[in-house]
Parts: sequence; C-alpha cells; structure tokens
Amino acid sequence: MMNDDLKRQAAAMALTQVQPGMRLGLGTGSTAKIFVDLLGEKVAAGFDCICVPTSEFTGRQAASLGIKLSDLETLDRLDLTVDGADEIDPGLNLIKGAGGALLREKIVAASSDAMVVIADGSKLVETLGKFPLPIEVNRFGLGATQRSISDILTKHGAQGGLKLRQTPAGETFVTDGGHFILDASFGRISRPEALSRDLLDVAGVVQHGLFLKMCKTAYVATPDGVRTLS
Ligand code: ABF
Repeated sequence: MMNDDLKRQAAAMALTQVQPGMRLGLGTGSTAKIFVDLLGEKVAAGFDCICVPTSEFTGRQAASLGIKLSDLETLDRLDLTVDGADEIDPGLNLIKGAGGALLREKIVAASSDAMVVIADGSKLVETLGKFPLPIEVNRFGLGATQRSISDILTKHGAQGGLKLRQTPAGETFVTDGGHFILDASFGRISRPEALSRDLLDVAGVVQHGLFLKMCKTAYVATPDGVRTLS
C-alpha cells in the first residue's frame, strides 16, 4: 500500500472525531494536509466548524477550501487539534518539527482540550531521538545559542551534531515566526523531560520539537489497518 493511502486512512479516522461546531487546530505536514483536504470536503457539504491553522501554509490551504479560520486571540480554547508527527513513542510522546511549524503547532496543541496525532506506522519508535530534534532559535546570538545547545547535546550523550536547517535551494530556513531551526541528532533521547528543561533554559531557544504528554490519541495506519493508540 502506498504511503499516501496509509496517511489518508489515519486522517479519515481523525475526521470521525470531529463534531459539528467544533473549534479545531489544524496541523502542518503531508498527513495533516490530507486531513485538511478531507475536512474541506465535509465543509463543502455544509459541515460547520472553525479552525486555527498551525502554519501559513495550512492557513492558505484551509482558506482555499472554504474552511472558516480564526485565531487564539478570538478563541480562548480549541476542542481538538489534529496534527502529524515525526516520531511517536509508546507513551505517545512525540518529536515534531520536520515541517518547521513546531512553535505554532505547540501553541495550538497546548490550547486544545485534546490533541490527536495521525501518522503511518513508520513514525512509531521505542525511544525518541533517531529523528533529529528540531530546535527553533532566535536569529540574534545564533553562535552563542549553538554553543549552549552543543553543550546540552554532550550532556545528554548525543551521537551526532547540530545542523542549521537549510532550504532545498541552500538558503537558511526561516520559520513562520522569523526564526531559524537547528536540527540536533541525538540517536536516542533517554531523558526527554530533562532535555526539554535544559533546552528551554537556553535564552536563545524559542521552542523545541519534543511534545511530551500532549497527545491523547494517535491513529497510526499500517497495512493491517489503523491502530488507535491512547
Ligand atoms: C508536522 O508535520 C510536523 O510537526 C511533523 O514534523 C510533520 C510530519 O509530517 P508528515 O505528515 O509529512 O510526515 O506535523
């Protein structure tokens, strides 16, 4: 089965959780994009909901499908956020941020009563860290921030280094918030809570892609069907 078919199955399962009138957070990435497409079909058929997107890209996609958009100034809470992930551990802790939208994704998920993750089975891991951890940093003082994060990599036994994210055209990647991303190769993150605290203690760190204890349910599509993890 093609990967896109699996993503579609996971997205379709998440769609069953969406009730009329809900305030929804819309994720970013190829799996979330499929969910937004499916939601757009529902909206075109008369379904009512209001959504906060986690990126400019998702906002444009949703608007083009006629999905009503709002923000977290207007809405104080969201009922549900549906988003993708790069890694999912057995406790439903996540690494996110490959798409570069981790800051808005975390703000939106933290403002939601529930976060549902949709993914194909390739995202399941025993221990987080094989996928490089995205760390969003302020442009100012980049060198100092890099040095502080490198010390944290050493402290946490990282097997690889730190890379400033580039676009395919070879330019420095800039997030929707105007920040840079450093991708940190740990290999294995054995103490995620401690790592999260250490990273957030660095003045130049805006946010990181560890989403710990935020996800309530994951729909993970495999060739044998969609598994519901909770
Ligand atoms: C976003 O999209 C990210 O946080 C995560 O990095 C990525 C997953 O992308 P995909 O669904 O394309 O694998 O949710």
